Amino acid sequence: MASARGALIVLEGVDHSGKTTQCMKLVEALKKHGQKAELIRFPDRTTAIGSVINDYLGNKCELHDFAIHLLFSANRWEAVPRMEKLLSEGTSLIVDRYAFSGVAFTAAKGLDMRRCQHSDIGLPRPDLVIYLTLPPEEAAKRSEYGGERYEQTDFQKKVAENFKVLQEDDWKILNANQTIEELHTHILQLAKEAVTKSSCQPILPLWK
Ligand code: 2DT
Repeated sequence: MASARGALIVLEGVDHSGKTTQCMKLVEALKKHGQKAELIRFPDRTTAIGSVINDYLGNKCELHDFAIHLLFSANRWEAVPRMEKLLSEGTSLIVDRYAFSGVAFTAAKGLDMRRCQHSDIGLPRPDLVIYLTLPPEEAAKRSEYGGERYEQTDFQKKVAENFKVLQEDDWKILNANQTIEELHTHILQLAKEAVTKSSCQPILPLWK
């Protein structure tokens, strides 16, 4: 019998919704429950492509909107062999942003959403997408926006609208306006269910 694969679990949401904190807590909790789990962040700024993305986000260089879009996408594709290997070995991946951020952010600049989706078609499809909601005004209050590109309330509002368009029926929408522990308990429950449910299922392609 083939051994159980890991689950691909994605957390999405607007800036300051607490995604990164929750991803880290989830990985630790799954490990405590005896599951193999690893955190993956997109953009992954540690690769050559990620370093260009980092410069772009830090306003150190300018790129055509579609060129940077494709780099974000390539940054996911370059991670796919490792992701597939880990999943097949039974490690669940907790992913901090994925293709949905890619499309929601680029489309917020006015680019066609379908065109934006194209470069991510066929990526491993998540077994679970958790979307953390928070009104952008609330998000801005949580901590000061830094100097990175995109950290403006008006832009974040457009991003949130685009996430709504991308949202699929099976997404789990959670209100981020609760304590870290309350949110974590809920997320852990959903993640455990996804790990059990996906263990014997094939990994499907995204948006195909
Ligand atoms: P972090 O603050 O999470 O490091 O993200 N972004 C992200 C895109 O525009 N396209 C993408 O494909 C991804 C994954 C969201 C840095 C910023 O990069 C944006 C915020």
